[in-house]
Amino acid sequence: MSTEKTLILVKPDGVRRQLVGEVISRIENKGYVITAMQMMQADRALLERHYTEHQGKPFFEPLVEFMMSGPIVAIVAEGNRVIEGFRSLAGVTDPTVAAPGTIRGDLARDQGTKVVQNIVHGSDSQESAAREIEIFFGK
Ligand code: IDP
Ligand code: MG
Repeated sequence: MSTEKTLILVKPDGVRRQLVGEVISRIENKGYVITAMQMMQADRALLERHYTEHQGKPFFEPLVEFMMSGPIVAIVAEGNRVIEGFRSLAGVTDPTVAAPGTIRGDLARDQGTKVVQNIVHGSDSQESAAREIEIFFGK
């Protein structure tokens, strides 16, 4: 079986709240291996590429603004079925209903903002992972 890779982002809310270590711990405690990581300030062009599937949706502009509101940490994690596994660790998109025990369920809540602030991003398929890793880390 070939080992899979996923792109994880600690979003600006996670960095502001000093949850980078907490997110890394959950990835590593699960047994996935971090093979690349960088803290960075994302610009509009990069985020429009990353979130291209959401262009035209009402939360798209608030999402881009939020993701530019402070530094993020981009991480590549590896392991068998890591794409599905990290999505499971993260919990569902809406932190109000994300299961306790998940990153979003334990660490985030509704802040009444136009965009849901939910600590982390994780790729949702092998195609997305390959595309997103190239956006953040190059080939
Ligand atoms: P995901 O991060 O769980 O994969 P996506 O549907 O890909 O969720 O949406 C990307 C991000 O956009 C979410 O993590 C969240 O921050 C924000 N978002 C998604 N849907 C909504 C919405 O209906 N209202 C506000 N923000 C949303
Ligand atoms: Mg998504």
